[in-house]
Amino acid sequence: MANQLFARKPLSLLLEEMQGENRLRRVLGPLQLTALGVGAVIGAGIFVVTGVAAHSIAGPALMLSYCVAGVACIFAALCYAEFASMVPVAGSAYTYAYATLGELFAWIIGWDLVLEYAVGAATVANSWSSYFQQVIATFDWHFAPALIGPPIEFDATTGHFVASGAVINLPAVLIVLLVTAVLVKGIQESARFNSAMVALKVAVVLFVIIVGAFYVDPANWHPFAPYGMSGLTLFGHTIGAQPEQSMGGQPVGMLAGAAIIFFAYIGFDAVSTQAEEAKRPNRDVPIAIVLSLVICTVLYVAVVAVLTGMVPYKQIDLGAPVSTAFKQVGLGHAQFLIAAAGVAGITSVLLVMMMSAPRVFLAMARDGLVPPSFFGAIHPRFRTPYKTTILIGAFVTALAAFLPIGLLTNLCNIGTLLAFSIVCAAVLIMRKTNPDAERPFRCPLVPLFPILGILSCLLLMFSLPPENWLRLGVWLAIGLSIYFAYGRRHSVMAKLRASRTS
Ligand code: ALA
Repeated sequence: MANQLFARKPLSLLLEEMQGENRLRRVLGPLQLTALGVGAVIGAGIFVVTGVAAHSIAGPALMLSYCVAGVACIFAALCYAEFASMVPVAGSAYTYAYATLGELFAWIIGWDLVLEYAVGAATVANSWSSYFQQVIATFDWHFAPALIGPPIEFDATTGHFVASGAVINLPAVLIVLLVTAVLVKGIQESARFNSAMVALKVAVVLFVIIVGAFYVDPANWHPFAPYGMSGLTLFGHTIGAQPEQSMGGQPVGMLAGAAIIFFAYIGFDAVSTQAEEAKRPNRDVPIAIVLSLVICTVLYVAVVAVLTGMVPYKQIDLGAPVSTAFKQVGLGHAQFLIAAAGVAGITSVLLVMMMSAPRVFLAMARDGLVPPSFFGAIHPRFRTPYKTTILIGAFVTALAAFLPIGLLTNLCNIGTLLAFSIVCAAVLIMRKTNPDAERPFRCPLVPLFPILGILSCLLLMFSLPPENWLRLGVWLAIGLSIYFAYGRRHSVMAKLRASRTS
């Protein structure tokens, strides 16, 4: 049995499979891929999560938090890029793990990625709802209070979840259903829709930076790090933070801020899940991954500098911080414009996240680890994995309808950080096991960069509220039960090995 758990999928087999039947269409060029990357990255993180992170966790030092999280992502991005250029098939980190660490790790990472994309999509839908409500409020339209939020919310003063008085987050549900319908229809239409949204989003981010710069009062940047520079906790034991300032027992400080706004960077890896649909994946996917990450880091640090310079950190709005800041300095019209673009921008993130989860399942189905008749089904006309798209749509709808954003964000972050560290480790292993394999893109300074990638991901994981480890553990336990009940018995690799030995 141990043989099977650690059985690796040979690189040659992966490349052979790429030529086979039942493939997705190769329609995406480098610009569309970078747009997909930026589309997946800039969204709820900068438009929403920044608010609570600046207000209650890091203060103006959130600028540094964005740099720390950005650097951690660059290491992981370079490792992703090396793999994406070697094995440009759908499935991303799942496929990489199968080729290097074996079936069990591949299962863990595949399952973990589905968590990342599905929970991330629910977080994003939740944020979409905040900005959407601000847009329609301009016309004096409002949803009934019972329909605008989940039934529970996080009380920062006690650190507990309490009843919110609402019943369901209806706007979030509606947008998830709409995006699911678009995705079932097809990738090309989705990519075009995405490119338009991304252009609008980047234009508004630039507007925020350029116009906002005129309203910056440097006095607002003092104190720079009111919550300290740390935030590291080892399973509940705070290291170097200032507990008296902690938010309901949650870690605070610059590092804790980095762990939370790490969410803003999630998504560049989604480009690698689209590798199978890229026209020239070996060249374009690495370029798109690295470029989208660099563009986003620069924009983020500038937005946070402007935001914390425009409004004292304690007055930053928690629901729609960026657009509200413009109202706070007397630019009411700009508020509407930014909120409207926020809605568009967040929609494009939702699109990419919900596009990625079914593609991870698709790769797992091809390997027999989940039932191929369902998870591997491709629509005869649209050529999309429509059954899983609908399944993921239903799951995201349920999460977005009933769970609060704080809980969703942290769970998504810890899952993604785990995936990133496994990818960094996989690059190290692959260099040893397949030193001569063709690598159109090579991660520089191996082993230093992958090791720094692993360490920085661990640092951020330990800066998240500790209960997230428990939640991650529960998700992985569910996944492993499914693997041992189904995946292990139906694995295509296991059957191949059995037929060879008999
Ligand atoms: N990075 C994505 C966002 O901020 C998930 O919305």
